[in-house]
Amino acid sequence: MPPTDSSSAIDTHPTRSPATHVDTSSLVIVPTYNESDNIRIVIDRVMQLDADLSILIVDDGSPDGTAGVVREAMDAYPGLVHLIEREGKLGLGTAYLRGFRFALEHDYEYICEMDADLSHDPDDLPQLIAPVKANKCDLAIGSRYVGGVRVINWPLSRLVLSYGAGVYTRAITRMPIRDVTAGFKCFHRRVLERLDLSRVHSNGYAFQVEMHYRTWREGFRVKEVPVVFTERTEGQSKMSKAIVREAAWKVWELRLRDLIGRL
Ligand SMILES: Nc1nc2c(ncn2[C@@H]2O[C@H](COP(=O)(O)OP(=O)(O)O)[C@@H](O)[C@H]2O)c(=O)[nH]1
Ligand SMILES: [Mg+2]
Repeated sequence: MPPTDSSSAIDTHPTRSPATHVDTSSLVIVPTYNESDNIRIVIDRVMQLDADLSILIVDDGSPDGTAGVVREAMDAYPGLVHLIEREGKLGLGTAYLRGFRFALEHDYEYICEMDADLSHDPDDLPQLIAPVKANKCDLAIGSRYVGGVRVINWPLSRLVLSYGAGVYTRAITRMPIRDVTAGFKCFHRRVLERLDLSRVHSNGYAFQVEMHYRTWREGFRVKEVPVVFTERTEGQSKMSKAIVREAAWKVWELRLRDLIGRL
């Protein structure tokens, strides 16, 4: 039987009742699959930031015990660390969609995406949140490809694939975004409220491309903030050929749906 999302049944986040309420406006959503070596460091680094931040981990039943590590952190930072556990690996896209639902239900204003493997530097979070807070944009994307290329420890093949994905996507969609597959960003909640998230079905890199495309097509203001991306040193990448294929098709699907919609 395929794994199911039973997250609502086993959400382990404390409710934001007056007794446990902590006044935070920003939520960082981190999807995890087998990130037990990284996740505590990520949580500690986010908690050390001088900002009103909470963190939500969406774990897909990682066999390496990632959720257990998160539960320990929940005790260390009461009310600021949240965990949603899903039964089995259901993919990055649905993990984020689940996290977005949590963020909207719990009234967060600034909603960030970040990987668990320290490829995204938690110290960059404030510079992603600041322009959204200052109403300079509705989505701030941590971009590897504005003002040069900022990627550390990637083989050339991976860099060519990632950079090429941008060239390909821009050629087909005309979307003016350099880092189309970026997974480090901050949305204002109004974006997630407006987009019909029930229509988003992509999962890997395609999920990031689709969210950027829909945000831009809705007329929201998108800003790219330069960040350095460092390939993970612990754990393993879940990237696969299927994920790349999905993204390649998705770009056409998005564009064609748009053209058909206009007709
Ligand atoms: N919940 C969940 N997280 C996932 C899944 N696949 C990948 N992730 C997480 O998504 C983030 C990015 O994945 P990663 O394998 O590092 O992708 P890469 O950076 O493109 O190689 C990491 O935090 C992963 O643990 C999944 O199926 N479910
Ligand atoms: Mg990674």
